[in-house]
Amino acid sequence: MTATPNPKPKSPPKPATAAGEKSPGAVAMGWLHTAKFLTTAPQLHFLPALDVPEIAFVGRSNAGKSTCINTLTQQKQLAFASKRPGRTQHINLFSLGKQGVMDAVLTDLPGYGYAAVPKQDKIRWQQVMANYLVSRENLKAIVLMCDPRHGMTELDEVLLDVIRPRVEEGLKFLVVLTKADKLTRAESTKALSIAKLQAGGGEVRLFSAPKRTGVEEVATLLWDWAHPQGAGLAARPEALASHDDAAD
Ligand SMILES: Nc1nc2c(ncn2[C@@H]2O[C@H](COP(=O)(O)OP(=O)(O)OP(=O)(O)O)[C@@H](O)[C@H]2O)c(=O)[nH]1
Ligand SMILES: [Mg+2]
Repeated sequence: MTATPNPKPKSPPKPATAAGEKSPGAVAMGWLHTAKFLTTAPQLHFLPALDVPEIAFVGRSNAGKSTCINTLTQQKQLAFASKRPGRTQHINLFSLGKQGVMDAVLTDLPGYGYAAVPKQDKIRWQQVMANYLVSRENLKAIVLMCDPRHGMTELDEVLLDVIRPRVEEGLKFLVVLTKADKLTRAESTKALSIAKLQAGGGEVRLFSAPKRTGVEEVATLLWDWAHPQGAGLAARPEALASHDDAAD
């Protein structure tokens, strides 16, 4: 009797979706792809007052903030990404929204902790950032980018202290563990559990730009935060219209 080879394991069937229906990840990625440069400013008081949700990317210099924004928005050059730390030196705002209607903003903030920056400049940037994080009225969420090979540094801890009162008041918070492609599976698992403890109830995700790890997951979180139920309905007049009909 000849042995029959084991049949190839079949991948699990994909969940059925109605024709044309997009997954939440695809909707979020489509929305992020609408990103456009809005404005840049050296300090908070030069920024326009906005009434749409704003999501800020913060973290040490070189952590991968600009690369993450470019990956999420599927635009190579939207935010400057560089091998030279300290490349982002202004507060940069990018608008999001379909059909040119702005419904949220992403902010790329200058990184902190780059040793070669003169001390006076460092202190100034820390003040600009703290001022932004504490006072920006429409700030809805903070994404803290952290290279898990270095872990959370003292400056990350200072930042966590600065934003804690706002997180307690409902500001959304996500720790993105960047450059996950540089970690083994065991290192990734360990980095995730440590970051979950440090994030104090915030979300934590692994992320890799070249491997696209976590891209759709992070995109979906940002979409959800920028479109809480009320705003989601308001942005869909047809949904409100049918609601009105039902009330008649
Ligand atoms: N392997 C790997 N490298 C990455 C990843 N994300 C960013 N990098 C690299 O890390 C370096 C810094 O990336 P940036 O996106 O410029 O970092 P930043 O946090 O914006 O830096 P500043 O603007 O100085 O605050 C660049 O050389 C990127 O190519 C990643 O997911 N994997
Ligand atoms: Mg940058």
